[in-house]
Amino acid sequence: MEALKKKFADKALPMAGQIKQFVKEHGNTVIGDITIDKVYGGMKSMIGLVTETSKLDPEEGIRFRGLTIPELREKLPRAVGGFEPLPEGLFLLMLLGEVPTQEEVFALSKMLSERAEVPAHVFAALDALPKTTHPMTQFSIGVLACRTESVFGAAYDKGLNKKDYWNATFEDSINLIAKLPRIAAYIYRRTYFNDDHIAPDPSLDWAANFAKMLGYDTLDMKRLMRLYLTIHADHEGGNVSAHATHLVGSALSDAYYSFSAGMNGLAGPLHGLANQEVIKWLYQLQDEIGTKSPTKEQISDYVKKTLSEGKVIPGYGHAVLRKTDPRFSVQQDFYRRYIGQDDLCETVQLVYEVVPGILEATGKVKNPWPNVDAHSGALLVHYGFTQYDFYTVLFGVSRSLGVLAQLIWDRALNHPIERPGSVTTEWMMKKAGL
Ligand code: HAX
Repeated sequence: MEALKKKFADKALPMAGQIKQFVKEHGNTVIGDITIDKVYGGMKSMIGLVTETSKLDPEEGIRFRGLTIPELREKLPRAVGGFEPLPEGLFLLMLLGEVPTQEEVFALSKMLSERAEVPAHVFAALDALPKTTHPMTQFSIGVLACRTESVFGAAYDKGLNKKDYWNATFEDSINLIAKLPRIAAYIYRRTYFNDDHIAPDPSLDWAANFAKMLGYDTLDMKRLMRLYLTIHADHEGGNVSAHATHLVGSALSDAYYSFSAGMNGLAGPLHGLANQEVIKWLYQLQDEIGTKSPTKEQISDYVKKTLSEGKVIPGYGHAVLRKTDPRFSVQQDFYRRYIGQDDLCETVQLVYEVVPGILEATGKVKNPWPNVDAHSGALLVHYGFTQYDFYTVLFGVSRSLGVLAQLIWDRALNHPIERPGSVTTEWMMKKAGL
């Protein structure tokens, strides 16, 4: 841990000084316009945040420290005999800005295993909840219950020098990332498998151990989990889960409070919950039409019916992207490479052929193309993971990598408390000259 911290500090701490100087010299440079439609339109494309870990291009998709998803698949270290990148490698890339070595990634896997123990009271807090509690509610509560372990919280109570905020946040972030698979797997096994829990295997990497604790100790599932936890990790800073984590963290709330806040945002159906909504919607389609292999015409009718009921087509559209999400394409590739034939995945493909044209024809949807959530559930269902209301928890475990890497940067760069101005509609109308 000390070597990793030193590497980070050597990179981040001088940058804090450079940014201070940069803002002093160039603070008046104008970088955008604020217009009334942007403020009422959810601040889309209005630059208001600095995020180091990744950048989203509307036409091309996400780049993590400059690398696209196909590049990650090629360049990041893999498990021994594995085909997909290890998500630990992506965390190091986002944190340090350089592709890590195999040894660095294995060392992080080991460190996460060593820190994975979850205090008994966290499980007791989860056990106090009805099993019908949505898994995302349980997940957020589990994270908060773990806050007793916060190094930042304890150090701040005693009096923590500003210069050491990043160090305590580093500890909390690594500890939390280490514990999340255990918390999530506990929720999964208590909710769907009558509390038949599975012990962790500290010799496995973070994703493979998670798959095992969930109950999927197969090569297929380890491979899928490594890819899944890599591609969901980050999507620059303005999406709801990343922004909520950053915002709450700006009040110096520690990693547990901040990440839990991010998860409450991820649990919304317009954000991470869309992955469960996609499968629910596909199952309803199959039920209504009475076949597991609907035709394009049947899908088209069902899409139009969904829209006529005032509902969105889950898994389609995006606030920033204007093309097919590369996170969707990589899952298509995974399907073709490792699975080949599956009714639900074939339906996902037909939906892809049908939906964009229909959404485009509405004349209002800015991006008719699929996002990450349009495909992920079908791959899980193929391997027998059918409990779709748990899917957003998987997304959440992955998202910890990006938002917590950024939280460490936030503290190292001394980002201040976030506090944008707000106005009334009356103010807006006066400003427009009405
Ligand atoms: N189905 C039907 N209508 C849609 C739509 C979709 N998939 N996507 C957008 N629209 C509608 C909007 O509801 C909006 O309608 P109104 O003007 O009547 O309110 C109109 O098209 C314009 O919206 P937009 O500017 O294109 O989209 P936004 O930036 O406002 O919203 C969303 C982006 C992702 C929330 C939106 O596309 C959506 O609701 N998609 C379905 C839910 C989904 O898949 N969410 C996951 C997104 C990716 C993610 O965060 N994953 O975690």
